[in-house]
Amino acid sequence: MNKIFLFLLFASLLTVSCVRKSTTDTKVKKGKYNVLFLFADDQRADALGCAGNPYIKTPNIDKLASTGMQFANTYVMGGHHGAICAPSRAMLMTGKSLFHVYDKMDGKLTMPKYFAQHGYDTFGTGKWHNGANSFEETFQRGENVFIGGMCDHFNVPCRSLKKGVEKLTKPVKKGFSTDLFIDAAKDFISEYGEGGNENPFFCYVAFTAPHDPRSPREDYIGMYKDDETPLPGNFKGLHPFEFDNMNIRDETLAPWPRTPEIIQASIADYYGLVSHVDDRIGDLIDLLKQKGLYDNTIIVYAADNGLAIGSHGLLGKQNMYEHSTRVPFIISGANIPEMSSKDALTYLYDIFPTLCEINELPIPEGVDGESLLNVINGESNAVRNSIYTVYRNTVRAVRKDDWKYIKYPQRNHIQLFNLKSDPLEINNLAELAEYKEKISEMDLLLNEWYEAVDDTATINPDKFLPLEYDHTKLKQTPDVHQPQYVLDRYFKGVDLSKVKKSKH
Ligand SMILES: [Ca+2]
Repeated sequence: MNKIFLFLLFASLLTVSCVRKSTTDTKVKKGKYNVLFLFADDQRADALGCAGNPYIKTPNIDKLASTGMQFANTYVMGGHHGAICAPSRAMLMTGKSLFHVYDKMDGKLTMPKYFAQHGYDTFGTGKWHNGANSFEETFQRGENVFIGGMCDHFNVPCRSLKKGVEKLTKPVKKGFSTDLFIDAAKDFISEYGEGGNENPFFCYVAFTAPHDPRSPREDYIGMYKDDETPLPGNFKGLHPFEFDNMNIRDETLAPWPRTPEIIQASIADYYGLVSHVDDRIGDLIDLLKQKGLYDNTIIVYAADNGLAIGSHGLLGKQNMYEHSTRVPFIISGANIPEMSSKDALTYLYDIFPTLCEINELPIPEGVDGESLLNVINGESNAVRNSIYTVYRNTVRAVRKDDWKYIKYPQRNHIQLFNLKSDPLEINNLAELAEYKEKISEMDLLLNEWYEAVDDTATINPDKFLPLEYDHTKLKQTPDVHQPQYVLDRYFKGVDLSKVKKSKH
């Protein structure tokens, strides 16, 4: 009996001392952990070394994945307008699906607010795309907070929310985005615990990278050589058909047809922005270790949406291809098995209930997301058997097993891809008679999702718009946030006389 007890004691001590060092057969050790939530902007799921990209350098995020779990099939549900970032963040923060929150968070229960109600100290820095009010309602403190969708990385309007003060300060311009946000988080963590405070913390760091402008800090320019940067396997000069406004902002940042040279240069700069984020995450994790906080902190790395950046002739996230809807999601800490990965179909809005369960908080009412704890513990392979994604009233998609079905209701057009044999979604099988049954099955599933999530689009319109479009009528136009580096590099020969320029 004593021997068994001693073995169990030894085993439990081993478990405690081996946080993030365990290999197999481990389960999440529930408890009140600190949460460090790292959230990138517009990062494709494949723009990480740990996701199998052999070219990009992200050693610190790769290490997070190797000391924890990586989800290979996490999606943003989509958006009801072009700025997918806003509804994506509203879903993440409330745990609700798109049609239950849209991008409106005022008065809603958010993840940090809920954690604060359970004794956590909450802090936010970086991008907040859902209005100042909801930031003020959500966090106890904030530094270098950027309220908005995008900015020049070198001129970020930063605001502060001081402890005990209800309102954010007026914005002051500072730079460079990634450094500002990491430095603010470092200051928060450095000061954490002062005065004997033992509350766990929830620290949210929302980068504006690698969102455009694709203008890395000077020392990251040229880290990736333009002519050596691989093009996406599904690169195209033009998208083969029109399905929505092809002149939406994201799509105006390069000429039509896209050229391999400009796409390679864009990806080189995009990867530079990601590697900068990665380097600074390394600094932040070093600080956690120095402060003795690392073993008691859950670290999440995710992004709000993906990006086309040359895939399928597109640049943005306003489509339902995998590159735009699938996002990175890594979770490390709480004895989550290291070097583990999961294929479960998941949404960003599953993270809220997952963190609740790991931290022993009841999942609040009205949360649509599913806790992934059983998947993390290997007790279940899935929390849902299909995924539904949407963009405005113009695109609907459903994924089940290896199959992906995209419907363009206003164009009377569909696509069917087998993601196992065709992960880049190049070969549309919808025209082939042998897939008629599969299409009926997927269409039925799409309609079930439409009902289940209270979708509001008209997916069976009376008349249809054409698929054909004239790409020569599309414009290449920078916005005010594009600095001179971007104008010089990407807008040669474009009439910029009417474009208001950034001061950088
Ligand atoms: Ca985004």
